[in-house]
Amino acid sequence: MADSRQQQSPRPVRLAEYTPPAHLVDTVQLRFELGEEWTTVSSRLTVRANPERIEAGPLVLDGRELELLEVAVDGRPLGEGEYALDAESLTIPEVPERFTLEVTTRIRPQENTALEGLYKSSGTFCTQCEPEGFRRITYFPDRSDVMARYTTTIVADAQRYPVLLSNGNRIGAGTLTDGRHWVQWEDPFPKPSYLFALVGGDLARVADSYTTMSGRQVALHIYVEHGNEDKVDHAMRSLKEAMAWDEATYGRECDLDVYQIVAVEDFNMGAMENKGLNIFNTSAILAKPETATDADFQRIEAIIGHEYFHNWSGNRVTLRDWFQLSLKEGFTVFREQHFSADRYSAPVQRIEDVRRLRTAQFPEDDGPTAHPVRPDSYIEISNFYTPTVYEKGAEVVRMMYHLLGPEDFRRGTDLFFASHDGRAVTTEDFVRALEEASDRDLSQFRLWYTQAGTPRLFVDAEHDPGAATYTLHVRQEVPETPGQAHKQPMHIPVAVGLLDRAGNALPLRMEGEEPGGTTRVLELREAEQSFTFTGVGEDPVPSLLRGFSAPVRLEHDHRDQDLAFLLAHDEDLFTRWEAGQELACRSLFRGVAAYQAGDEMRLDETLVEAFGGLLRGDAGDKALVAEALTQPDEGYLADLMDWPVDPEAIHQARRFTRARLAQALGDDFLYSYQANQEGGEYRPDPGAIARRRLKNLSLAYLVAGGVGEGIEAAREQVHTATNMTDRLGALRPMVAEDVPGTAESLEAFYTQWKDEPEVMDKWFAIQATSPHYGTLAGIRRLLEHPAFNFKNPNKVRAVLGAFARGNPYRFHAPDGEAYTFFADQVLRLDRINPQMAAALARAFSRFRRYDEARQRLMREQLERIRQDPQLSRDTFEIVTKSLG
Ligand code: 0A1
Ligand code: ZN
Repeated sequence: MADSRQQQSPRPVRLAEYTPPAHLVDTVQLRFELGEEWTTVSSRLTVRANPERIEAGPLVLDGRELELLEVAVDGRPLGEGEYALDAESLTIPEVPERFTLEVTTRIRPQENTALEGLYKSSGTFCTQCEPEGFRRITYFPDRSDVMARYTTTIVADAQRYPVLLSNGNRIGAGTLTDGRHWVQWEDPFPKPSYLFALVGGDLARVADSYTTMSGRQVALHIYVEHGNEDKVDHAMRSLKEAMAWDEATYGRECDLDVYQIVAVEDFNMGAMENKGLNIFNTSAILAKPETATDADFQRIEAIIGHEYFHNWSGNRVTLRDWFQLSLKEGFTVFREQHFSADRYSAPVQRIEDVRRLRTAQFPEDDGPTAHPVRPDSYIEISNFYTPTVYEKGAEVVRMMYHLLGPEDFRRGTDLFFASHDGRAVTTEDFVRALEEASDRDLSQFRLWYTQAGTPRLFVDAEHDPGAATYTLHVRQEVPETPGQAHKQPMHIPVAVGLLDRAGNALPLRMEGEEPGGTTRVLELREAEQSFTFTGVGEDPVPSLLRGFSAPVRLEHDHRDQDLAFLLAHDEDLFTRWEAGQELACRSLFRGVAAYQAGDEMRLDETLVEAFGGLLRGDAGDKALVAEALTQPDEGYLADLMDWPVDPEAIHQARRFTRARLAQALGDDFLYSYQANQEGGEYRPDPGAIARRRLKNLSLAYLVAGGVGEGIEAAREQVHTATNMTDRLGALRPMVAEDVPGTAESLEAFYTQWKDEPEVMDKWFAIQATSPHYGTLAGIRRLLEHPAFNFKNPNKVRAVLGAFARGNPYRFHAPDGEAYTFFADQVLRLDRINPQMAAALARAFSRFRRYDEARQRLMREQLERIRQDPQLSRDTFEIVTKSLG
């Protein structure tokens, strides 16, 4: 395969070596002839030397796995000696200052299983060009700082491919005598090649429209496979909500005449923001109550928003180079999270964001693939679509939002969009715009972009009753990460509050200042700093890192009673949840210690009381109660555990605690299960979602506790449910516990939903994550199941991804057989889809966190993968970094 490394180690690309492009492209005319055997791509580019460069030199175009048919400069075809070709580029040594370049290539999209460039998904031609897929379509300067105007003509068989789409507006169409037809598209906005898109297929269209704030009409078209038209209502509604939100919140209006979205089944990620033609993974768009869960509905709304918001943060203002990826991704995730918070519940959204950050990003930041939000080198850029670039990047933008305040932040983003519209820029340009629009100096803050590693904060408190002062001593440490041994202290906003012993929030006053509100943001800038509050007569309970004001690991020696107190009283809902999680973690780790020592595990009374209080109290927000009652997952506990991680002890302690809590609070869970039933039509609104969440969480506890009424209720609900949230809400805990009747229910579920690929993904995932069904033998069976397909990334994620991430107990079985099996799958997948293989290979990356026996077993597998002579660059990078 031309994808492979051909044995030698690839050279990293470095930010420090950035140079502007030698040649610029003003216009691109593309003609695609889509065929069953071959697709022919003809391009006509107007090229000129970049005036920013003293000497342009030869023209070098990127290209991979292309068959070159012809190349001509200013209409003159070049002979063999006039250009040079290698596996990654086409070079023309002699070119004029300005010229037209014509290139014709042939490709075989139907054989493209990597899903980069032009490929086929269930018979539909589609593209994925970010980050470097365009070079698999034609020879081109495939870098984000080359922006051009595109006109695209697509020719294809009229019957098989009646729908032919590209970016921009449709400016022409016609039929040919041979049964083919053609459509021409023109994109009025200059764009980098990574935002190019094309679709050709037999698809159904659902249409609507939106009137923008200035009164422009935008046609909204969503294309899906025939038969799925009834699953796009929610996406369409979400799109209109997102458009209105961006107008109201950022003053950004849609600049298009037509906004098109196409759903495809085979897609490496969630979705892609191609200008005016988003391409979506079906899992990120199709939903109806019978087939999609509440979580799916919310995820779809978030992703629709995310891709739409990119139209400004990413497309109108784009990236100078891939090191700046977080400029668009961190900012857009922040926008998306804010949108979801406004649509549902802000504290619940915050909890979910933080949970995701902690389960995915903190481990990354603490392992061999740790990198800064703005990385400074890469081997394969596709490996950098990471939680650090996305989620930590969003946290960095969020901190600036809070440091500046909403008004100055908005002034800053207005300035950023106005001054860089139509240009390819850097994270530095973004920070500078925010600084210019406010009086803030963000020089030290910039370290968040360049220093990797999650800072640790150690807080000690001191109360002086005589002086009525309360002092917080805060120390920060930024851990060493690969390539970064010494760190500088960071600028960290730490939001705090103080509670008196009755649970009231104290008004805060710092030495030498006027009294303020009840939350104060301390700006930590030194390695160690103290902050003193005055007028604090009674020893208060501190509420620290309110709203998770910075992406740090906080260490504080709260007593269990203080945590329970915060959980019951804190005015900051995030810190309430946090206190409950900390309480749960402590109790779980006591269980882990007991299990390891061979002692009997015990359930903490404090936890029982705290959870009981939540269930019985009328704590208002049910969604929040459900979040607080949710156990920290095994992966998160593993991340918190001191070396060596013991996946078995974690699993057993968690299981024990869940079951005992359910038994101790059986009546409360039963009551909550019954009280939150609702009839009537399914609606994915915040109130109904919260009730279902609490109801199904209660059910899951009851099943886990072996409570007969709970098991009965689950068996019934799995059959009678009228929506997927409730159906899975019953089936998932049944499969997790393997209660009698589970096998039959799984079978019935399969029979009912086997023709719905998105539902089958859930069916696979709940088995892959069950300690009973997700054994090695179980996983092998799932891979052999007729509904499984190695070429479909959703299926690979549902079985192998879910197994490695969501079933650590079985994945890390001490005999190491799951490791061998998993490495086999990585190697097999690497031939098919390197991006997916590299993603799976990350399951081994933190092997040093485990005991020596497991370390040795995982290392063997990493080495075996590394030795594969045909290994892709993607997987090679992950494996070599993991081995360190
Ligand atoms: N830019 C997209 C994510 C994306 C990235 C890479 C892809 O293929 C390798 C596909 C999609 C987003 O942030 O939504
Ligand atoms: Zn994005």
